[in-house]
Amino acid sequence: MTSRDLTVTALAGGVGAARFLRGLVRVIDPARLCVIINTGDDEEFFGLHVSPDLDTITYTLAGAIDQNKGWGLGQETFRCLEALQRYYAETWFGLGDADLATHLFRTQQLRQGKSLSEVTATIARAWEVQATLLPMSNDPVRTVVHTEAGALPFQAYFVKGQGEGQVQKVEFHGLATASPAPGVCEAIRSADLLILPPSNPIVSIGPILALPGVRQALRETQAPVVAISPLVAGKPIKGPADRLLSGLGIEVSVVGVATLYRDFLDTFVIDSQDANHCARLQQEDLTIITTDTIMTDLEKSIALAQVVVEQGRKKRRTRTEERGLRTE
Ligand code: FO1
Repeated sequence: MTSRDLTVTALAGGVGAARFLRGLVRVIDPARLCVIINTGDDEEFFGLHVSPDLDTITYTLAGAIDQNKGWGLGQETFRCLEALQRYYAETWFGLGDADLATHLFRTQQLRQGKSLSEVTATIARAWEVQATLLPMSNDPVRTVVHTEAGALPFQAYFVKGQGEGQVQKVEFHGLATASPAPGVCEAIRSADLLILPPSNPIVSIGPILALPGVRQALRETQAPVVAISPLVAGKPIKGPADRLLSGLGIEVSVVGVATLYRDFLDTFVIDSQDANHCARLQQEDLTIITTDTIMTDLEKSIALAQVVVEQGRKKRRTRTEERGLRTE
């Protein structure tokens, strides 16, 4: 099987995942890629339903993302947000003028009774994204971070509060009555390769894994599961992953991240700067690959995606050979 024939499913959060996926779609056939995306960060601003991770991945795959920020649209203006200051006390979430079109459209479609899955597919088509983009759920699941300042909705913690404060607890409100969106578990079970790009394991991948049936599907899938560490030299490239891990009592290192995925992970791709942890990781019965995981440009995203896809293909070959030996 060549890279172009592989059916790949990725579980993804925000900017780090998007940067990896822009490389991945140049290594595999984008029409064979399904991305299951975190919606725990969704929030309502000015009556509009905003889904930051869905939009970050859509805009990135469409080549329209603001490259510097990693979120929002390139060449954006903020005149509407400035005008909103006249009416609202709080305008800390940077909604750009062109980006607002997506939130207006999504909100109107949801009000007309469309599911988030349907609207996400329509938006992806409008941006000519070839991959299948699935919200993790059509039910509202909202990440809430508890710090000494109290219980904060994710965007209030991350953007307004700059991810500061000692994290005490993270909750996913709405989980008890939520189910994965149609196609989510099927995409995990039927893929040839599962990838967890470098996303925050607590607030980006955590909500997806917490949905009923998702972890089970990952444990049971025949496909290799390859994750890329979001930490480099023990620190996140961006965001508060280190503070979230330490607040929850998890070691702030590739070893700590691996423990969160231990029950389903086959291969862990870590940065060369974390090679000192290889021996401890190998005790976890994991295949460890060390490489450059910092994606400062498209070429680096492609190079990392090539390493991951090649490793996935190698694991598949080994498994097929082992199955052949057992039936002989
Ligand atoms: N991140 C920020 O740090 N500041 C912002 O003002 C901001 C606005 C924003 C608007 C639309 C959008 O789709 C994303 C936006 N983000 C912003 C990113 C977002 O908060 C995070 O990247 C994710 O929620 C974490 O994955």
